[in-house]
Amino acid sequence: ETLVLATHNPGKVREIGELLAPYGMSVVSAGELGLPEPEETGTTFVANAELKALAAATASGKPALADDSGFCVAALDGDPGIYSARWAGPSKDFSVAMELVHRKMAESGSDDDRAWFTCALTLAWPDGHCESVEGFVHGTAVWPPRGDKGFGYDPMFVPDGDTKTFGEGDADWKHSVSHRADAFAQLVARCFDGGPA
Ligand code: ITT
Repeated sequence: ETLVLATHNPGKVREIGELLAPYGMSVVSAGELGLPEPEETGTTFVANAELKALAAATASGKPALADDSGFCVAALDGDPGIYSARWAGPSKDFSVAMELVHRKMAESGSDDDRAWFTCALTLAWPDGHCESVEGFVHGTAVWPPRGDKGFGYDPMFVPDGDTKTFGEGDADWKHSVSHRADAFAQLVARCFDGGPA
């Protein structure tokens, strides 16, 4: 059966496609189906992932997988967090968003450089049932940004235990540690391996 990827973010479509590849499922993106983008009115990653997945499952009549994720900085009390996409402004230019994170970190006066990514994944069915998980990767925020792989805030994040930013490493390496891969593994354990799918 076809799974709808309830995201309009090309970076997420690519990464979730790579994570799903071993499961031999056919996928179609919300963009390809022309599904509307619901307003993200939730106050948590999970709430936003659920509303996106349920909207896509209901509109398409097929199971849908949504990802709500973000970059969280300790010195900024977890911001940009659920507002990570919006910090880039209407141009969706993440060099602008990274500059803003860097400037606010400097203004905070804190020398705490810890940061993490969070990824909530929700799998929803047209009957309104859904399953949600949340994954994390902890590390540090670095400046200046390095590398042009990945997307979003990847060039300014170094995961704990490594020296490369997510912008400098290849996809396999990112999937070996990332928040999205962590969440995906939990979803697989719950829903694809004999769970209540
Ligand atoms: P959809 O709602 O259509 O899925 P979006 O980009 O608006 O796309 P979010 O509201 O979840 O999605 O925003 C998450 C933002 O957090 C995203 O735009 C990235 O900038 C950032 N982000 C999430 N995962 C990331 C990753 O693996 N690497 C770098 N940045 C990431």
